[in-house]
Amino acid sequence: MNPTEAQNVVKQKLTKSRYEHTVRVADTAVQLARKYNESIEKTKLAALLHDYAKCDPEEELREQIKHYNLPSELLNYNKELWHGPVGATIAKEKFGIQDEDILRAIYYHTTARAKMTKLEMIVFVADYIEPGRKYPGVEEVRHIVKVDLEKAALKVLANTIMHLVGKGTTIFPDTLFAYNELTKKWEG
Ligand code: DGI
Ligand code: FE
Ligand code: FE
Repeated sequence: MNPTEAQNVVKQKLTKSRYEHTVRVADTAVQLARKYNESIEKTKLAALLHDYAKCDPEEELREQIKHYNLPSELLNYNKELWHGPVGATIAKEKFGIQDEDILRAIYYHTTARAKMTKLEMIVFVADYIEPGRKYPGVEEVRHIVKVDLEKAALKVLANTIMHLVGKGTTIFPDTLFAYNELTKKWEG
């Protein structure tokens, strides 16, 4: 599958607003890929497919997690986390994408994880800062990413964790592992 095919597939699959978000994420991710020397083709594929399963009904996502033997632990956390792993699995099984880095960028685009690759970080940060986002603190991340991709990813993690704590909801362990890893690396 090439990026043009991926764009057509998601245009059919997603709602209009989710498709438009997807295109903005892809554009943002490509800018980051140019700045940080990542493959443009891989970045486009990962970004275009990152939310492929986002509009699927909760029950279908739950079934896919069981069907594809994805970690059942996911089902004990927020349902917002399910579309990444399911989307990555469909990218592999249905669209024949074999590049593990692309598959991981889709898989971990919501939770993040420790030891993220450059491509994973690009998709993770681009999803947060695409021009349609209005999160509190998003402007700061847009500035940080001009200087350092890892620091930008850490800021996204910190903001997201604070937001989740504020809502009184759970935090998936991979998100905490990613936050801890980057905090140890960057705190003096
Ligand atoms: O799919 P999108 O709306 O483009 O964005 P996304 O995939 O990053 O995630 C959707 C939401 O998931 C995000 O607003 C925060 C929420 N969420 C719920 N539980 C967790 C979580 N995010 C992280 N990182 N970790 C969680 O445990
Ligand atoms: Fe998503
Ligand atoms: Fe997204």
